[in-house]
This record gives sequence, structure tokens and C-alpha cells, in this order.
Amino acid sequence: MTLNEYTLATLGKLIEGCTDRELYYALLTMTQEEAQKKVSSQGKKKLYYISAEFLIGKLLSNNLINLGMYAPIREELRAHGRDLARIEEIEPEPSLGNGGLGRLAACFLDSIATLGLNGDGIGLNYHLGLFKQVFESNLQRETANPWIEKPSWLKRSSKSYEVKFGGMTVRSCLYDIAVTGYENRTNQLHLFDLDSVDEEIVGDGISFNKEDIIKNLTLFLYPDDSDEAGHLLRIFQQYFMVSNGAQYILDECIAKGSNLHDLYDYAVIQINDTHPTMVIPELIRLLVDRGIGMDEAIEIVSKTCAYTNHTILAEALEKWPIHYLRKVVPQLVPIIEILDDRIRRRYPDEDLAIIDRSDRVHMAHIDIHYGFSVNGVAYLHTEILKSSELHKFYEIYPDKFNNKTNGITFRRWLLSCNPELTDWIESKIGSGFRKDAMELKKLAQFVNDEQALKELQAVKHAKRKELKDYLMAAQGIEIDDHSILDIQVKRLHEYKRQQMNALYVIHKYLEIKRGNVPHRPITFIFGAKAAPAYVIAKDIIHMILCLQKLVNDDPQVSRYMKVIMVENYNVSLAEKLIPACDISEQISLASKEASGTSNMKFMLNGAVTLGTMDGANVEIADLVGRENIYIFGESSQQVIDHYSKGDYRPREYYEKNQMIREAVDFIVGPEMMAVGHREHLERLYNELLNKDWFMTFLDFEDYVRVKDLMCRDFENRMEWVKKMLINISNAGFFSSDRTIEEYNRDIWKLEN
Ligand code: 26W
Repeated sequence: MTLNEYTLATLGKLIEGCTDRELYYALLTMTQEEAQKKVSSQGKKKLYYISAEFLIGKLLSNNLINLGMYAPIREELRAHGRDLARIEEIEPEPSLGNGGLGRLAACFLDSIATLGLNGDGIGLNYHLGLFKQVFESNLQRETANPWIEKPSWLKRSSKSYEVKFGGMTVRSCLYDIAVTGYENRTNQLHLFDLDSVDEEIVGDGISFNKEDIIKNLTLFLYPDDSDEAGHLLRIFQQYFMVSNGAQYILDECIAKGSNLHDLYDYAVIQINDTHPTMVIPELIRLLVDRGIGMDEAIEIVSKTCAYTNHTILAEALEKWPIHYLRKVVPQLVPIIEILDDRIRRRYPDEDLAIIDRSDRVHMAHIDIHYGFSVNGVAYLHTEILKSSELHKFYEIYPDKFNNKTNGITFRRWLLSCNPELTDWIESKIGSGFRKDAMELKKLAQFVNDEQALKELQAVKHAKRKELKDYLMAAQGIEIDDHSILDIQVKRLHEYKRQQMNALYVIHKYLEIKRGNVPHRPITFIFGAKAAPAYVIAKDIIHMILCLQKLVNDDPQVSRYMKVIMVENYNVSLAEKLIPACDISEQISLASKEASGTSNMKFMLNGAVTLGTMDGANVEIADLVGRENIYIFGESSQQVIDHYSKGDYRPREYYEKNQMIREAVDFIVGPEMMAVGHREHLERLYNELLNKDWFMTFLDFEDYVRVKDLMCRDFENRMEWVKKMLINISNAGFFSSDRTIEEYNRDIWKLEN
């Protein structure tokens, strides 16, 4: 059916008579109907990917692409004088995730469906998602981010379960989102919810009564956890997710013929970080309830669950005080005690215990002892887990540990966000790369083909101009489309070192003021949300916003550089920024970034990485070779040694290094004070000088050196475009199809 026929049948009018909004809704329902016609997952064994986050992004164009409808619909609209890109703008973006972990889960669902594997996602339907970021007075303010409209991609299912908490029982409802595979079947993302949740309880910003669970349970993703009520709410959310998930899984397995003793022949559960860990004791509880002995129940569940670790930051590894669990999920506490007791009998080492001496439950320890697989998300990350962070676990369970280097779906991060580059690639090597990303390697043959390189350069320029128009319209800031576009977009965290990038901005500003103007203008783009209770992260945003004002308003400086912090960075913005980028900032303190995935997206779109030897940057460097990536800074081993010796003292760097001193002093200098707030700037200055836990100054000098070198190398235009080409041609390894094939080969073992 054509869209014209569809609007006529459903709305009684032709495309010409419809508003863009009507066309969006028509396309949404039409796509949903198409997706439903596809075979859904089959097979005896099924994967359940449980995750507190699924950062799926807008779905219209992605679904159109995957269902093979994109080009015909775009052409049909064009023939009627309408623009698909404008219609896409109407779709609200679901913000069901924070960053990499949530986006990874979304890429994985896409690849699982594309590979025709039997696997669904299980999560929560947060009504207001992660907060929406607005800037006021150069500060981040959080507001509610409603995204659910009618019609929407959510389809209400008839499934419903009872979930018991300490002192109350609720009944869930379930919404499903169809996950379309690229020219393949359709799977489901199951998002549990509670009908009584009430958006009206939200007051100023994102404030609400954290104790009113009946009304707030699925309101927000990761509500502020700076106090006990916030922690308890998270445990309520996590248990609600896993109890529903566990009941759903058992139902499905029984319907397929499982007698539950053989559960692991029917289900494999991938636990995405520790947030869904309670699925382990919950499943044990449900099996025991259904008459299976405790020993066997533990064994069954241990053969069913696998765990992915996404971080080595101690503060992100969840440890719940047992008295919190006693309040929220008293029925799980005896089971967790049994799990702990068994480990203590076998391994007297306190570090391996589940419940520690301060009565905190180490969620990751439950996963490792009672799951059959533990994986890290990049080579280096897995090695660090084995050799230091989880070393004692590795010693007792060497066979459980494995690496699965992250990946990204090329449907969204190439085909959908960069059709121009996609077309260019196709004109050079044919269309095989659409299904087999490793075919991108064929591009290498053009590395000395000047004509091809010029075309590639033109594609990048076109995307830069597109971004320029967007930034003008959205933020009212004009960038020079011949400038170097330097981009750092990711959650705000000190270990990711946005503050180091900002210090470079200050350094450049001072250089220009001194008359050392750059050969070519440079545009620094930042995008990041800070967790609402993360004070220093918010101070860093403040610093960047102050720099944006100071630099862009200074006519002497703004000819040579611009600073832009995009508001409310999200998947849709990433899709606009990444194709236009020249320099991809991946500058985390080595050993701290488990993998990173934006590094892969940038590389695929022909940006060159400026990075430390951290996370998947290590693998990018291996693939492209040292001439095609700019590496700086100390190694992960050196950093780990600094921590163990405790010998990093920021003030020593400040005193020794004039460049650091003047940049840091600038934070509290008169120019910044004139546009910013003393309290925030002074707090940041003191933090950097006296604590700086993530070692900003350690690599600053080397960072400046390599970044300056990169800007010089950019001028050798053809050599630079070669680097772009080599990056693109080696990006195939980072397709999430490859990652998912590895998960399936080593962990899930589903047939397809
Ligand atoms: C306390 C709860 C909590 C802690 C950390 C919630 C969420 C987080 C992060 C947002 C987790 C996260 O996104 N980790 C990232 O996972 C990516 C996918 O594996 C990696 O590429 C990133 O390196 C890692 O930071």
C-alpha cells in the first residue's frame, strides 16, 4: 500500500491534505502494521536481555529502513512536495537511558532481530525517562521529559503480573515495542509499567514525592539517589523490573513445554550491569515456590543467567545495604543470605562475599557467583577486570570470564544518520557492506585515488554544512563550515575529562588573545548531561557554558574559535553531530572507560580519534594503525600505579607547568567571574587543584601537544582524508552484528 492510499483509507484525505503531524502518525501506524506482518522470533531457546535502560532513539526512520520502506516513502513524499526529514522531527525521542549502556542495549536489540535470533528485551516504561536538560544562567536545570503520545510505538499487551513489595502489592501492565530487524524478523522490547503512576505529582523541575511508590514507580529513570528515599525507589524499580521479567520468562518457557527443571534449555538471561541482578534471587524464589528444592533452583538459575560488566568505577558497582532490601523486598533477603552463606563456606575470603561486614549486598558478586558467564565490553576492560578489579573471582572462575567488545548498529549510525556517506560507499564498493560490515575493508583500495578522496571530503563538508544550519536554527550560533569540528559528546563525568577539553579551550583563547591565531578556525562542540546530584559535573557544565559566552561574544576571538554546548544531548542530536565531525574526542583517563561506543560511531563516519589508550580506543588503534589515530597520555598501567601509590598531586603539576597554571587560574579570573557564578567556579578550581581524582593535569601537556599536531595535520587535506578513509574502512569490526554473533557463539547458543 502506498502512503497516499493509507492516508486516504485511515484519514479520508490524500498526502497533500495532511499536516506533517498527521503524516507522522500515519507513517507510525503503517510501519507498525508492516512490522507485525513479519515473523516474530521462534525456536526453543530464547534470550532475554534485561536492562534498566534502552536508549532506542527515534524509531520512524530506523523502522522504515529496516522494513525496506525508507526510499519508496521518501520518494512518494517528495513527489507530493513533502519532506520526510521534517516529519521525522515531529517524533518525540524516548529517553529511556543515560548513555552508552542504554544505547548499547538498543543496538543489540537491532542486531539480534537482524540476525534472526530469538531474543527480546525486558525493561521499564519510564513515563518521563531521563530528565530533559535546559540551560539557564549558564547552569543545567532538569525538567520532565514526557515522550509518550497517542498513538505511539508502545502497544499495550494483555500480560499483567502481581509484584509484592514489603507492605504492599501492585499489579503491573506491559507495553511492547516492535524491534524490526534489517530485512528480517521482528522481535519485542517488553516494558513493564504500573497504571497508577501519575505524572501530575511532578512539581518544580523534576521534584516529586519519592515515597509515593504507587504514583512514582516508573515515572523517571534513575531519579536522584542522593538520599535514602532515592535509593529505596531505585530498589523498588529494579525489583519491579525483574519480578515481572522473571514471571514473564517462566510463563513463556512453560508454554513452550519447559518443566522448569530444564529452564536453561528454554531461556538465557543476559543481565546488563548490576541493575537487574535481583532477577537471580527472584527466579530462585519463584522456582522454590513451584516446588523445586533450593539446591536445584540455585543450580538451574546459575545455568540460565549471564552478566555483563560495564564499569570498573567502584562507585558505580551497586552495593545495597541489606536493611534497604529488607524494607523493599523482604522475601529476597533469606535467599540472598543463603547465597552468601554458601560462598562463605566455600571461600572464606571476605572479598568474595555477597554480604559484606557492613551488611551491604554486593550485587556484582551475586552475578559472578551465580551466573555462568561474566563479560567485559572491550579487550582492555576485560583484561583489567581479570587482572585487578575482579582478580580474585577470575582465579576461582577462570572459565566464566570472557570479552565481548562492544559494537554499534550500522543501520542507525551509518545508513540512517548519514545517507550521503552510505551512497558514496555504495558507489565505490557495492551494497554488500549493508549486510556484512566487514566489506567496508574494500574501501582501502581507494586510499590513493584522489578523485575518490575528493568525493569523500565533499560528503564530510555537506554534513558539516547541514550541521551548521541546524545549530544556527536550534542554538542561534553560527559556525564556520570550513572550521575544524572538534566534538566531545557523552555523559558528563570527571573520568571522561570534559574539563581537560575545556582547559584546552581556555588555552587556545589565551593564545589567540596573545596574537597566536590558528591557521584555520576551530569549533569546539560539547554535549553532556550531568546526573542531578553530581555537583562537580554540573560545575564543569557551568564552566563550558561560561566559555561559550565569553568566546563567542568576543569578536577578536570568535573569528578563530567557537564553543558550543548543545542543550539536551540525546540520540537525535548525536545523529546530526557525528556525521559532521572531524576530531573525535575520546580522552578518558586510561583504564576508566570500559569501552566507549561513540568512538566507534565517529570512526565509522570518518572522524579521526584523539584519544588515550583506553577502552575500545585500543582496538581502534590496532585496526587503523598509529598513523591514523592520535594517541596521547599515560597508559592504563601507569594510571593504575598512580592510584596504588597515591602519588598524583595536581598542585605539583600546577606549580611546575605554566600552561596548566594560566588555564586553571583563568577559571576564577575576572573574565569568567563576569559571566559566571563565583560559587561554582571556585568550587571547580579547588577541586582541580586539591583533589582531581581523575587526574586532569596528568595528561594535559601531552593532550595539547597532540591536539595541536592534529590541527596542523588537518591542513594536509588529502593526507587527512586518507586517514578518514582508513578509519571508515576498518570500522566493520565494530558492527554490533559481530558483537551479537560472539555473544551467541560463546554465551547464548541460540539456533537461528
Ligand atoms: C548507579 C547506577 C548506574 C551507574 C552507571 C547507572 C548507569 C551507569 C552508566 C550510565 C553505565 C554506562 O553507561 N556505562 C557505559 O557502558 C558502555 C557500554 O558498555 C561503555 O561503552 C562505557 O564505557 C560505559 O561507561
